Amino acid sequence: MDQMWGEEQLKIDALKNGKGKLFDEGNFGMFIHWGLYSNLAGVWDGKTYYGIGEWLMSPRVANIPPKEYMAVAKQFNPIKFNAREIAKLAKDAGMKYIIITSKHHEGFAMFESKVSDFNIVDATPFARDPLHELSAACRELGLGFGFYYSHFQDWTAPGGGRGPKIDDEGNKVYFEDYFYQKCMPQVKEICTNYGQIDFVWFDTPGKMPKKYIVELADMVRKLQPKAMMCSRIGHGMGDYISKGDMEVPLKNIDGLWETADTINDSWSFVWYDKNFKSPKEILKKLISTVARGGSYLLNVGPDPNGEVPLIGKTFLREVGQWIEKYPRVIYAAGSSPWGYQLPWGDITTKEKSLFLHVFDWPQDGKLYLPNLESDIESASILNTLGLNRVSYNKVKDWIVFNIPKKAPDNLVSVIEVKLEENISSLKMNSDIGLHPNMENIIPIALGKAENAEEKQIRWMEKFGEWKHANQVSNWGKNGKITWEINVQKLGYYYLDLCYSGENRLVWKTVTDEGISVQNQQGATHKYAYYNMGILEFKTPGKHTITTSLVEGNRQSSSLKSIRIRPINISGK
Ligand code: JFZ
Repeated sequence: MDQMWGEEQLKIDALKNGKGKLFDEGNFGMFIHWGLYSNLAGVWDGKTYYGIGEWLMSPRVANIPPKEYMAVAKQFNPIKFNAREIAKLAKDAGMKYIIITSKHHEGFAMFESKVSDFNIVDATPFARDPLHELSAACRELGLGFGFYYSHFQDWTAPGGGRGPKIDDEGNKVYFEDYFYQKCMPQVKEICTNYGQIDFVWFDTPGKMPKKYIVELADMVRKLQPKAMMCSRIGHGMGDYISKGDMEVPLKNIDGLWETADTINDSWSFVWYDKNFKSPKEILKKLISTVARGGSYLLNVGPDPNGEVPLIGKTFLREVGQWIEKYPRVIYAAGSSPWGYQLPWGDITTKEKSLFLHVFDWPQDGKLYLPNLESDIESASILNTLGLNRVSYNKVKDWIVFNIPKKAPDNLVSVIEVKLEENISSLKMNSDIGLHPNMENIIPIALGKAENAEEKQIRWMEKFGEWKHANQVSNWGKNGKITWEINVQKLGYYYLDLCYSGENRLVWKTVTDEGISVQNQQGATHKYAYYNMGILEFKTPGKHTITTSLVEGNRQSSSLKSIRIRPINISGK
């Protein structure tokens, strides 16, 4: 998937010439998918199609002929659209910019266009330019603003990617025709008629030849020198990487990048989709994205009236109230020196401070932090009234914080750990800490696979709803995966393996102390955890854990992670 956008060639130079500041420091933006598909809301001819709503027209979904689809414009009248309210919602949510679909794959311009009549001003009873209103509202509220534009795919313009191959007179039309007659001139319009903009977010370059992409990027750079383009323009021409996979990466990534995600399952509004992420879930994904070094672009889909669904608005405002309490831990915050999520939560940084974001508050009054070698000046719970100092002691290379039994914040509590020195000179080691009071989920990405294939796979649940996994499969002779861990407390732990495969599989896990756990359990094509048995560590400190497949299909048996659970934690 990474190769799709030519990321390997991407040179991040945007920050050097100053234009990446809003993106780099803002860390949180609003994405909006809005078009004719929003009016259809996942239904064609009385039938509901499940999956991402903006793909309804596609032959892979409802297969709607272009002329019939274009006629939908006559019914599109989103009279409740209120640009100020949406911009205010983004602002209240703590977001720093808005990126909205100016033209999606359907080919419909959500802005006034002289280039094609198939636009919201000329083809609908609404007859307003909502993007003009929204760009003005963003400017007024001090938010950044940018456009999504589907440069390759255009399903209604002759010559567009996956579009009609002939025009109304039956003449053959080529991509080049679409590119020079629609794509370039429309991108010129969005780069000219809305003042200074901060983003042009191109998408799905497909097999578009490089020469067109270079021409398009050059034009945008000329007309909008401050606008950031994401890597999905293609051929490594972007200013930053967009990981559109709705998921937070497992390990830190250098450079400028974002995770694009959506607040429910579909990008555009579909009537049945009430699977909204909770305020806490949104915060966890935002915090972990920042902790991995990226920015979080969270999408909402306005309904046929042009309004963001009420549940989404309510949850976003709750997220914003949390950020308002702790702005420092998000905006311009640095990534986690640990490089991956910890069992209780995640870490962002600034100057001399580590911000421990506790997603799952430990029940036993102790929060463990592994690997830190730098000296601590103080630790305190952020934003509580009265006494908020946290005492701590160092036990070997673990810091043990003595925390209240009850979480101080009902969403995510934050402990600020001030160090004696700046984060840039932080001293730590990189073993995976095995926490004695929490479930430890250890993904294969943190281990080392030998004679087996480690890869990222992706698949769709509903149409267009991508799921991802990093897994190890294709186990060769002596194939295995090994993790280096730092055990805080000796004793017994339950070991569970998360895998997919066929029939029954036998897995074996051994430690450097010669303890082994071997067992047979069932397998299906869906990843799930299976209990293997009890693992023992006889001494605290550094150990290795090695897992291998003993019996079963060596190609299809796919290990995703292991889970190590302390046995005596309360409530378990
Ligand atoms: C694209 C679009 O096709 C989709 O409709 C939506 O606009 C989304 C934001 O972008 O779909 C993609 C493209 C790339 C990935 C996932 C969805 N990806 O790289 O995982």
